[in-house]
Amino acid sequence: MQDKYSPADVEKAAQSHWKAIDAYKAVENDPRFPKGKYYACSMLPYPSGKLHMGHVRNYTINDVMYRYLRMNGYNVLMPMGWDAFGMPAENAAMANNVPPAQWTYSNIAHMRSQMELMGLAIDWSREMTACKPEYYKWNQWMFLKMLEKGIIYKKTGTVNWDPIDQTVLANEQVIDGKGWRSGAVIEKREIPMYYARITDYAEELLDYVDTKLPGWPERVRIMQSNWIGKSTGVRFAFTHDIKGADGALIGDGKMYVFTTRPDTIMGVTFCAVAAEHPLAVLAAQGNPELAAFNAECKLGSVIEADMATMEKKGMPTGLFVTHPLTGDKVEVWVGNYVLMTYGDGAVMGVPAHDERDFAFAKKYNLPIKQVIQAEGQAFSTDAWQEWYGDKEVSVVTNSGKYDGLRYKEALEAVAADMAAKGLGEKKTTFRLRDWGISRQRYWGTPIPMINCADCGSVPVPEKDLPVVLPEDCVPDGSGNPLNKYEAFLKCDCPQCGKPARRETDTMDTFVDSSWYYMRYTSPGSNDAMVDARNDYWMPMDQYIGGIEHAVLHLLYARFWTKVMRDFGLVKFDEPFVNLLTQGMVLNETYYREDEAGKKTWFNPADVDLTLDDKGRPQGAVLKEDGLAVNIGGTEKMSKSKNNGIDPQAQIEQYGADTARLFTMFASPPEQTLEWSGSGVEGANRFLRRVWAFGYANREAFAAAGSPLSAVAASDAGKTLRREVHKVLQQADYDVKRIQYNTVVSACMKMLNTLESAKDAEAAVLAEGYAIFLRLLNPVAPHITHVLWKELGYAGDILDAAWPQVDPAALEQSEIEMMIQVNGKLRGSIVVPKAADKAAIEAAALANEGVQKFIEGTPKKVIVVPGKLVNIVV
Ligand code: ANZ
Ligand code: ZN
Repeated sequence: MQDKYSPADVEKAAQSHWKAIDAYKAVENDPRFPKGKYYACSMLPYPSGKLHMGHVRNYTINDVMYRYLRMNGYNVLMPMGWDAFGMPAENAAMANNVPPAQWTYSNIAHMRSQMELMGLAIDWSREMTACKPEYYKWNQWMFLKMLEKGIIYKKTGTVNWDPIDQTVLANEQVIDGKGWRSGAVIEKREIPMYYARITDYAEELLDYVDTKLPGWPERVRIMQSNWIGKSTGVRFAFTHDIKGADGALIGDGKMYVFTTRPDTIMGVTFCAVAAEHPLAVLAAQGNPELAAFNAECKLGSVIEADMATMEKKGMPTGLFVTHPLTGDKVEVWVGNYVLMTYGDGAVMGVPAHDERDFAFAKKYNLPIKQVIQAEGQAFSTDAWQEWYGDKEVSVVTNSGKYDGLRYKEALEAVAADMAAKGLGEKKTTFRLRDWGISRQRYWGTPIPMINCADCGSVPVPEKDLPVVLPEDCVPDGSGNPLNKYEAFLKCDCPQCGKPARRETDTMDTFVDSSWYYMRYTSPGSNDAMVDARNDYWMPMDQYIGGIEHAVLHLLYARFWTKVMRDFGLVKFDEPFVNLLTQGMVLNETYYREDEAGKKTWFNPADVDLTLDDKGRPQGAVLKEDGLAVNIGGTEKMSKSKNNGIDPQAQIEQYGADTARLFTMFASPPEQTLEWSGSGVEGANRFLRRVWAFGYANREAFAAAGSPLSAVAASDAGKTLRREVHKVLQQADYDVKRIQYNTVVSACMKMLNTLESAKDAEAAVLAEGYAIFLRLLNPVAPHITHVLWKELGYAGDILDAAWPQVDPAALEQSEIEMMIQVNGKLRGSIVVPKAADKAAIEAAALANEGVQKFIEGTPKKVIVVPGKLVNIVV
């Protein structure tokens, strides 16, 4: 045994041992694990090049869980794979002139080796890679099945078109309305695209997230249900006789609106439509000013958060519609806050009770008519007040027959009146839109369609799958290179046999991530997307990943699962039983600013803090030139702020166990974690102490036979056992709650206890250290593996049983009792557990701290056994 802790040697030894025994291969129904399966999985990484600290944290949480559960008899699966399609590979390809495939595969190889250095319990035999045909073939297969069932359909959709680069841009590539590369003003283009009918599942997706996913964080459930966005209200029509150029009534003479507040219908003073609405389009003909305004609205953001805060702008169309209940003429405006994609692209304007309409009416001097009142509140058109829009407190007023009704009653009454006129009905609307899965990009799953001049879009026959994506293209910024790739394009129409062209759009990468976690269960399955093994592992017991995926990824994965269920491929409704969203990793930022205000960011590793004489940070200097830099505050580790810490460098300097220990100790998994160089050093110091203790006691333990449990004869031994088992009890409780930070602090406490134990039997010390090693093992698997072996404990710590609290060890021979004088706490005494009332009374009265408060003989002494003594004077 080496006398000093050498992480490099230790980690190499442990890792090669695991490799030799194929330690992490998970087998269905493995008889070694009586408790059954547990599937714990991290969200799959994008192979960007190298691991960052967010990955390290994510996978370490997963790994700690794995090891803890395995020691508890579970057949645990921890897989890993690669979200290998997507835009960054195309950007890197353009920058470096290499095909995305090459860049991606070499990144994967590098990141896999980094994961191996971390000592993760990954079953690599299940590795999946989204850009490999054996995987994406099944995206294509599902696509065809969904198309056949009408769950995928084709319609025109709007995309961002960059007129200089001649390419379609993703939303995140459009910055302030301009192309990220070319700087050209982006145009909207209508092109045919494929959509998945996720809205057919909206009710079920909402229902489950509201009530049937107790293992998910509340926050995520709320985010999901807000995104699905169910609203109930009334859809009804304003009537009109406005005709289009062809002489036909626009919309059959009906302008439909959707409102969640039909109780305010008598407060309508205008209507507003989206710029794309047929009435807006009509009015713009021959009205250049309005045409220009419509164009401006269309350019604007369609992101709802922006809609809420942006300035409300509008223009009158000069068109009027008729209020269905009052018969009043109401003017139609174009409003930039009205979305064509929600409801009917038109709203009834009720400025008194809708905050956006209020702002709009104030700006354009439109009438504001109060039709809702609340007890004890005065209405004024000067400023918006919260209660104007609050349906909980509202009572209808100024509205004829509806006066006095509450929200729900008014809704029913208005809906009934609309129905009687044949102009409307109650309606539920979802914010959720169908999922557009077409991307006009190269690096993705080819959409398995063939475009034929005669037959139109024809599905690729199943027997011809996969449609293989060529891996040798280098995008050059001028659109999808597949459009110029003859060998890919050329094919025969499956229907008529004439020459045709392959579809060059590829699938949204969210398709890849919608079911990869099921492919892990069925590696090598060539005849089916998933096989019987999927029934064994799924649904997943624990999913772990970033909160940034709390909406779209999880929603799509849930949808995809439900479609698979409806196709008879799986038997469950939801893929993820429990969800943990880990917090972000933060670090200090440092920068200098030049005269133009441009900031240059410096990596914390290149900066020295200057300390005052009390050791408090005063400022910071760049190591290189010794000159001051500004401290920018703690922020999420990111390239843009240059405050990332390279995991590999950490592992090289301190070892993986230190990096793992620090990330687990520094904060609970769901909270943000602040990086701290001194924290890392502390973690490393601790592991050195762990080693030193084992080394110092190696002979004593061996002589005692390195037992896993012991019986103490001496008082010191009994005390030590009690302390060790007490800490174990707390740690055991915390590890179940995934509070890994306090499990680490328990380890620290336990080591202190072991180090300071005097006169305890060697066997008891050996038992304590065996408990300690197993407690620490999930967090620091390498050092504990080697120490376990070196110190002669039986078997492999990987499969050692999780330590159990021995109730006998916790038994106290003495107890502490509180002493009160006239009900006020004045001190405490320690008495033998078996002490009788008289002995306790005597000890309490003899206590020095208590005596100050007693003069003469007390009136009464009450002993509450096991708890307290109250002295009444
Ligand atoms: C009149 C009204 C009065 C409204 C009132 C609200 C308060 P949620 O709850 O998000 O579903 N609306 C309808 N279609 C719209 C569109 N295409 N673009 C922008 N806004 C639209 O929102 C429903 C409410 O949003 C509807 O109820 C409508 O305004 C507006 F005191 O109708 B309300
Ligand atoms: Zn054809």
